[in-house]
Amino acid sequence: MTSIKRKSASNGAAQISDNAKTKQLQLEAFTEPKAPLLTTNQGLQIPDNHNSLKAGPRGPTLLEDFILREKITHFDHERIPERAVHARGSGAHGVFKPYKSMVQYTSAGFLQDPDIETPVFVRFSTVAGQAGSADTVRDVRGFAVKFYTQEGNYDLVGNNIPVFFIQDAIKFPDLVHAVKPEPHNGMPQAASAHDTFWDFVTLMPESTHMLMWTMSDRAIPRSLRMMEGFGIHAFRFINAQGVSHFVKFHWKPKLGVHSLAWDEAQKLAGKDADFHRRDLWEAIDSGNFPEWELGVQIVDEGKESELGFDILDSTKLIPESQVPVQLVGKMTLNRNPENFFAETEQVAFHPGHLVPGIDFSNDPLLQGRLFSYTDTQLSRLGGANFHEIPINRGVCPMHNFQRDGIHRMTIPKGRVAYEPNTLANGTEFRVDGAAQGFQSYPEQIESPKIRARSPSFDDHFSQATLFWNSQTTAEKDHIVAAFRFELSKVEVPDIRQRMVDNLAHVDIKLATRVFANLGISPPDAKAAAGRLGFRDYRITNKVASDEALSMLGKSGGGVKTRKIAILLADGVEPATFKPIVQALTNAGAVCKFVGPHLGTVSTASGKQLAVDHTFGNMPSIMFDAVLIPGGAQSATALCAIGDAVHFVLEAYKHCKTICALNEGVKLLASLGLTAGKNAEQVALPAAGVLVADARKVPEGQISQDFIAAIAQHRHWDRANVEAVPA
Ligand code: HDE
Repeated sequence: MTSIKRKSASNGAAQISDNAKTKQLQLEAFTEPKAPLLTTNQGLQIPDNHNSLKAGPRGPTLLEDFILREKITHFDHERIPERAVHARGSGAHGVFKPYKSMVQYTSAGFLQDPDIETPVFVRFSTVAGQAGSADTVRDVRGFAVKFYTQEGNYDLVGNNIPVFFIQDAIKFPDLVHAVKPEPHNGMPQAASAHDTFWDFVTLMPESTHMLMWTMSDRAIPRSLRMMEGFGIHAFRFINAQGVSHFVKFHWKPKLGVHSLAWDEAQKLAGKDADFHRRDLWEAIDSGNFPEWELGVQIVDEGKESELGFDILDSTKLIPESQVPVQLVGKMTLNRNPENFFAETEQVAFHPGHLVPGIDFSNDPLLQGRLFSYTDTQLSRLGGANFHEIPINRGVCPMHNFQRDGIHRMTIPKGRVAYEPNTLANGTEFRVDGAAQGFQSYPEQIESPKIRARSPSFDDHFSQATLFWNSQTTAEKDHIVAAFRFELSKVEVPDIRQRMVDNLAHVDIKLATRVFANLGISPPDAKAAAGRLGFRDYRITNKVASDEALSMLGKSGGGVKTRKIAILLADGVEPATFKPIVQALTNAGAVCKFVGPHLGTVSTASGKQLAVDHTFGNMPSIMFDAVLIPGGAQSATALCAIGDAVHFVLEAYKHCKTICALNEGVKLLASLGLTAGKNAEQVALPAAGVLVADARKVPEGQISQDFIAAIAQHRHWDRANVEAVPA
């Protein structure tokens, strides 16, 4: 018996760096050489790319113009179907390295040796919007990672939220149809705030837990680099002895978990639809490589019943306080794609792309996905050979007897395309139940065939309550505001009513706060429980709250890559901000000079200072913090520029750190943020608003305070921001 020999994944460092480079070299082998001339697809030099072949200069174009025909034909067929969900995405290359060997739990080669560096490609996405939709809409984010391991490609196709809307894959098309633009008029784009979505989810109480997450700030991340990732389902780790443990996967960003403000997210969707894509691209381009740690929660096979809920139910998470997350490795994204279409668009993920040592659980949502992902590539990428597209190729040897099909690239040699055979190598070749290669976990199953849901999936609210109880006051306020916003866009009052009645099963205070202003009756838990399809069953959470569920406990990253706007006008005093800009830059922040026009402004001493952006082309929503420097003339000028005034008002409303120095305080004072106070006291004691006289405060103190305030990300407890007209 012969089996295909695989290179061992753990045979020394020399091979390791080769592994990481292999993918890059493989892609490079497919890149087009730069040619100084234009040719047809057949290599024929094109003499004139401006004029088609005509019967005389003013005559009709000739059908025989094959150069024109080829060019137009190719253009006509440039589009492929976008993904049915997750159509809008951004990708990047990187590497993954384990911290230690996971041999105790899994035989997966890429998790054995801290010296093994595995190349990865990651695609982040929104779910509902079309490929051209805006990045900052309220939505779940996809977080799909392809590991190009020595044992084959392993895909961890997750989201930035650890639970899902539904328990069984058979409801997925309904869910997606409900959230997508309504079929009669094609509206709204990339938004869940419409009747069909809320109609569906209110009739599917199992969605409630996930709704709590999507109405939280998790659904409007500040950056793709600042969000967690989750595999959601329980998978299996299987070690060399065949012992299985359940495992849930986590990605923890080194920059902390941070969000936008909802008003800011909506404005960004208009002013920079590519906000997240640009942020990721620029970070990698400037060498600020985003990093995530891979975490695992491991549950002994047989002990899952002690969790208190069904581990196979994807509307449930395992609280980190119940089963801690072990950090087992780090992923670094260090290279932007060369070509968006060839890489980010053509990459094909699949939760069924496994390596030995990792296997599925029976989660019915996961089981359905195992069918969907290959199936969808057939129409999206046009046929069965999508694994041959460069971005999808593995870096280990690959061989089988599948043959032909549209767009087959590789050329298998010889006459043998079957197994077993003796003709290929002159000896008998047979692959027949050997112990090598991928082994499915031999789970014992004895059960009637039944189309039903396990009663252990009946609880729909206990973890929604756990999530609510784990939020800080500011986070709770944002959740209430998001529910109110979304439901206010729902035209049919009965649907709004159903939602608040369902929320009464999560927390009556939450339901009562959401109900206000919606023109409906107070929440009624009994009315919800009386509805068809409503299963009034509750389990007791083992923990009452879990701080890992709150984003605010997950700050981090300091000011690294944070964008700071320094507002300029003629007469600015550079001495007031120079040491601060230096300190910020040293700490890894990115400072930009924003002024009334491009070119330069004159400083108080008559020198010229280059402006990076204007108030109009880079409004405050594109920054994390604002510095208003000293200079009497510039402060007066800024007060008279509407866009500059709006800049600061908006930054204040979005709870960003603002620092005003010397005469710059005048701009803050002009905003009417606090009544009856003199200029020195303006806007104080608002959280995250720093006012200082640089002539009196010790050197370095302002920078230190400013940096500390920016590192808090946002000052969500800032009072009265609703009153700010921005
Ligand atoms: Fe997906 N999902 N999904 N999904 N999903 C797709 O596959 C599907 C689900 C996720 O950047 C599609 O190649 C079904 C959960 C990501 O290319 C499709 C069900 C989770 C991406 C599909 C789910 C995901 C997809 C569309 C319910 C988080 C983008 C294009 C059983 C764990 C990957 C494609 C990328 C994409 C089906 C539920 C994550 C249609 C049937 C749960 C990140 O096959």
